[in-house]
Amino acid sequence: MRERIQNKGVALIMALMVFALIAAVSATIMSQLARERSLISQLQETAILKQQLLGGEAWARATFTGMENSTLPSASEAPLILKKQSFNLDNEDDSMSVIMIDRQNCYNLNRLADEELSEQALQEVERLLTEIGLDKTLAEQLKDWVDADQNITGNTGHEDEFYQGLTPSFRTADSHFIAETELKLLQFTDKTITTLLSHFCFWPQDIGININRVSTQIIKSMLPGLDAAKESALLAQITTGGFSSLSDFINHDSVSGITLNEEDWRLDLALVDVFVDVTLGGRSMFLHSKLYKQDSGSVVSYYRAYGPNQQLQKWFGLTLKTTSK
Ligand SMILES: [Ca+2]
Repeated sequence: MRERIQNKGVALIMALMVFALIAAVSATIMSQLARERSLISQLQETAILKQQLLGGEAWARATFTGMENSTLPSASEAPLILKKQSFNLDNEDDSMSVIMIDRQNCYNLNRLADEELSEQALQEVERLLTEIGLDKTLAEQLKDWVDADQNITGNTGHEDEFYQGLTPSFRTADSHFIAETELKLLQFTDKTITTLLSHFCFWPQDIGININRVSTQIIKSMLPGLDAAKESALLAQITTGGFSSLSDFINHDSVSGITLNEEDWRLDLALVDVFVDVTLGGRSMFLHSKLYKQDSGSVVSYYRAYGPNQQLQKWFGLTLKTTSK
């Protein structure tokens, strides 16, 4: 009799242990499923945010395609920002903003990487740095960053041996600048980068500065042979309608006697940077794209960077973020 009771007790304990095991396994499976559901929903949210960002970029591409050079704001009114637009989305708390900035009226720092141009480019960069109130010796560091060799330029250039002494250490690019954030690697301060980006840019190819939206500082740096009277005459022409053809500019009285390279100039806008900020359901994502208008008139995106870019926007002096209405 006692033995049967003992057997029943053992069976009960075993049954309870099996139930406990099943419960534990079920709980683990449920928690794993919940984690997977949360991960899937995050991935879906990210995909929707990315689609929305690309929608903003598509709007900018269409706007750029239809942008006539004759209707661009004057450089004195808007030297940088070409278009700024906020969009209402389905939900009141969601938002999207797009900003387009001119990258054709600035000096292409990648000229420093061109072996044939590099001496001339170094002098142009030094002059422009001086014009905008920066130390002209920064030109040597900028040149070393992009030139293919490891020869230190001047007294203040930096090649690998300088950057490898930093923590963390890294090497020079020894090739074209691609992203503005590279300037931080050159150990420049935020203030210096802000000033640099107001007059300098990085182009994949040297395709000419838009003479009709150019700044006085760039004129002085690119055309150092201009005397004060000719400079005033040139600037007067630019601010009162500009030039309608490149030959009008090359043959203009104000630049007579000055050696001009026609390839350094153009009259239209081919390069624009776009910033898109999107907030959906309290989550924000950002896109920085670089657009190029081909000779055919179609616009392509040749660079895209997703991720927080508030610092970059600050360097450009932009205030895009519009999470509240
Ligand atoms: Ca180098």
